[in-house]
Amino acid sequence: MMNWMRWFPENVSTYGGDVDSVFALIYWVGLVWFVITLGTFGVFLVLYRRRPGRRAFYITGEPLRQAAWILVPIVVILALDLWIDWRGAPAWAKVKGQFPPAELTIQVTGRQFFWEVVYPGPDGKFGTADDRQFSNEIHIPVGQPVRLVLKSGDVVHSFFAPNLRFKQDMVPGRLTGGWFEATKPGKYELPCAELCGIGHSMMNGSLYVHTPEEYQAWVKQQWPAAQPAAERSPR
Ligand SMILES: [Cu+2]
Repeated sequence: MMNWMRWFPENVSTYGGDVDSVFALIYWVGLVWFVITLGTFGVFLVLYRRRPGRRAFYITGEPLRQAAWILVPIVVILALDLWIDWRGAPAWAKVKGQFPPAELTIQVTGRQFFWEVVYPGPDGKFGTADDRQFSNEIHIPVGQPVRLVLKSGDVVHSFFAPNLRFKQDMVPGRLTGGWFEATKPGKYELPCAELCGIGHSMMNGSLYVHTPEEYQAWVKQQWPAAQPAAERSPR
């Protein structure tokens, strides 16, 4: 990761580098363009300031030489946009396109003001007796893709895992999805990234990324009666 991005939350996502490089591109394009346009403004403000014996005059902007002040920036901005699109497309495809096959799918429902987390249990199916529900707490194994099914129970929320470089709106009446794969065990924040009411700023969950052994122990603790995966009949 580039040095200037040290202030970013630690990247523990397999696709985090792709997301960060698109972010860096947008950051630099925006910063350079900002300096150029405001610099030009500043220079003109000083150059053409009010002075005795000089009157402002009215221009229509119609002659090509005048219109060029609009047309040239439009072309430049369009080119920069296309550059960002072109560079961002592979990252987008990876994060939001085809999800990799995952053994674990977790359903998260945004509610005022917490994350309602549901695991399908050993049968891998939601809506069955072995489902288990948690509040503001997600446990996943390191080094495995995890799929997310995201819903809202009331208003629009946005599920945000900064360290996993994942953010996705939860829209009432709609299912949205996502996935991520963590590269490092630890405890990470899961804030809500969409102003959703008076308790929004307190809406924050924890993502526990476990080593495979730790994760198996956690699963065993939650579903003590479940048979080991090897004894299950293949689906
Ligand atoms: Cu929220």
